[in-house]
Amino acid sequence: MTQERIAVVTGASSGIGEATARHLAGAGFHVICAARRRERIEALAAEIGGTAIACDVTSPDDVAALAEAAGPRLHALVNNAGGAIGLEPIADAGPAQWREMYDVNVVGLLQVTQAGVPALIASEDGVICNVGSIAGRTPYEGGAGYVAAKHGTRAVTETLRLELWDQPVRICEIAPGMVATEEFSLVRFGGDAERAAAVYAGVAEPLVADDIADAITWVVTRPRHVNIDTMVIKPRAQAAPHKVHRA
Ligand code: 8X3
Repeated sequence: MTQERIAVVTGASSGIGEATARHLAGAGFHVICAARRRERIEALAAEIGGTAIACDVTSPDDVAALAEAAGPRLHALVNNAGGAIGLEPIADAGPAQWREMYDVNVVGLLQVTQAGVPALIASEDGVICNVGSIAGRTPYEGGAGYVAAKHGTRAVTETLRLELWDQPVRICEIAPGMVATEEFSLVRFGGDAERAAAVYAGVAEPLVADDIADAITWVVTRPRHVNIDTMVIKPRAQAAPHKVHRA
């Protein structure tokens, strides 16, 4: 009997993380669904036959518990927990918001990665998929705090690939553009539903979480010698972060 392959997905309570947990379970993984909101991940884990671990990626204790739950051999780690807060120009930006974004998008990802790497190596066929953003490549007005944080996500990904060059671990960054999820823009605008909806207004077909989950699952399930370094995914209507076709 072949051993069940384990995958950890952070930020699994909604959006891209939740969809990725479903897709990876469909591909045969036992998925550890990690997020702060216990009720949501428990429902998801029950549905897909996975395990729910309440985890704030910025908490070292939570991350240690997550690594413990994942066990000694881990095949896939999807560092998806992250997000944007605010869209103020630099002149008005709040340092606390910037710190929070750096903390979750970079330091949290660092902590989960540090905790997961020994088990990824032990599996002899590990893969880390970090969810970055087109903001990690192209600045846009009002986005500097998030842009800086996602450049950090990218820097960690590319550095780790160099540092683990002789280990059996593949390292990928998925960089999505406009993805219409229930919460990304709502969180960015502090719960202002009208402002959040305006982000996608008139865009015929923004990406949906399943599009990114599909790509992550494809990356994860390539043969062990195939490392997809970076995948930038935007809807057809988005030529650049700020250049979006609206009807
Ligand atoms: C989300 C893409 O354009 O809002 O990571 O920065 S964008």
